[in-house]
Amino acid sequence: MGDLLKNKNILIMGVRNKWSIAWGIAKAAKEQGANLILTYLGEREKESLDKLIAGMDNVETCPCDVTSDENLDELFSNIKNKYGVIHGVVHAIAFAKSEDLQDTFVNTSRDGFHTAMDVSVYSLIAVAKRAKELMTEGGSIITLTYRGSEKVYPGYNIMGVAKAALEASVRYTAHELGAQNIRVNAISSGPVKTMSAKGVKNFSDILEIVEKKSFLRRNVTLEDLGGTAVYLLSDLSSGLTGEVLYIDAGYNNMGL
Ligand code: IMJ
Repeated sequence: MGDLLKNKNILIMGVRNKWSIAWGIAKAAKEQGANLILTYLGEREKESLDKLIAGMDNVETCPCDVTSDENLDELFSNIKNKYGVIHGVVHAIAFAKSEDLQDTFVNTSRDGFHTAMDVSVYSLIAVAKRAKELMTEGGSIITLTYRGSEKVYPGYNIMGVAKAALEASVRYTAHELGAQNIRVNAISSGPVKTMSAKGVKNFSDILEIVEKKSFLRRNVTLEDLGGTAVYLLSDLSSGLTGEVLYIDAGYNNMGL
């Protein structure tokens, strides 16, 4: 237990179960003394969240569907009433229709394009707009991305386009909110077996390749990602904003 995030109120969006990257971040933030607000999408998720947080102090859950402006308004209005100020936001949300992650890229439908962009990219902008009003003591916003934004990973398709737009949104948001001492950064994680990896063809082959070829000869863990998130949320990273940090055991720098 440390105190890097003591007395900081942190909103974490995107915990689904104990395998979630957002849960790895929540545990690490809690160990550093943060107060947590976790959002969930449906009632099924609420139950699994309630089990995860059983026995933890200063952690609460709130429903939130990021595709609804009214939902977001309500979430932030509740947070404002209860906490007044927040210091950090973790945005760990992405979605594309499964047919758009399987079929060929040029068959992406207009509707599938909009869905992926709305849930995976616009949601960061919509959250930042509301979070900045509560970040009156400065703040840190972090999101999660993947190298498929820069290089082609077969099947990643529309999510690669969405992650490229997300990384650009990090830079534009960071530029604007920098004037209020709010920092915005992205973690580009190596592959992790979560719900979002479920159904991805040959995912275990991908994990094996990274284990063999990455500088550290292993895949990344939720502890690796949690540690980086604590750094980004804390004052240790006070000079860092608008960046994409690769937490991938060095894999992205391998040529072959
Ligand atoms: C996803 C698809 C194809 C290749 C992939 C992934 N690789 C990795 C992922 C190599 C690591 C996981 N990833 C980084 C994602 O961003 C996944 C996003 C995602 C996953 C699903 C699966 C279920 C569904 N919609 C999804 N939308 C986004 O219906």
